[in-house]
Amino acid sequence: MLSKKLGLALLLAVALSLSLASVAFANGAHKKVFMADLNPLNHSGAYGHALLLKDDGQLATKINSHGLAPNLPHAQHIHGMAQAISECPTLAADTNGDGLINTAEGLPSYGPIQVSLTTRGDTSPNSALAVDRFPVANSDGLVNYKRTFGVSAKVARNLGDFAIVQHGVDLNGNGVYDFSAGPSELDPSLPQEATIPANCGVIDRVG
Ligand SMILES: [Cu+2]
Repeated sequence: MLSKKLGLALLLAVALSLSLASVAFANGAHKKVFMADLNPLNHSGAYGHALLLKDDGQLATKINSHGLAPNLPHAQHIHGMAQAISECPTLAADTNGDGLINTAEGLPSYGPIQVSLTTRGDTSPNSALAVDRFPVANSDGLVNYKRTFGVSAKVARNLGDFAIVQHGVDLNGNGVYDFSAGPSELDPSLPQEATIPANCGVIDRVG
């Protein structure tokens, strides 16, 4: 009687582990997890962590950052190159020697925009500077971003070679993006402060 019970328990345990394994296998076939640690650029003091769950062509993206310029919008993108692995720029990228790495100076390291991490609507590179659709840091400089959206096959395939960049640094600390550091090289109607990179992190596959 005892051995029969034990046998049944073992059988159940084996069946359960088999079904768990098949669930894990099924998930593994389609779902992939990625993360990125965002480290400050341009003395922003802005750190962040991104978690990305890819399920076929859908990308669930979560970014938690702190130390960003409070009450100001922060453009954020997935950057990447077709042929190379993205890196985050160092001061060596400061080709004009002004002590700052603007967005164009960072491009050779992290590559062009592949995805605009907007809060709503279009997520293509066309929305790169859609300032009204990017997250606004709260009064403590926190941004908590969460959105699931579709990505192209190219982005899905190369995600682990790309990088995440959050933009916008209040360089003179006066509480607004102003033109004290000149216009943005991307769009002269926007201040440099609004588009300069605040942090960057390369995307790595987890597991
Ligand atoms: Cu960007």
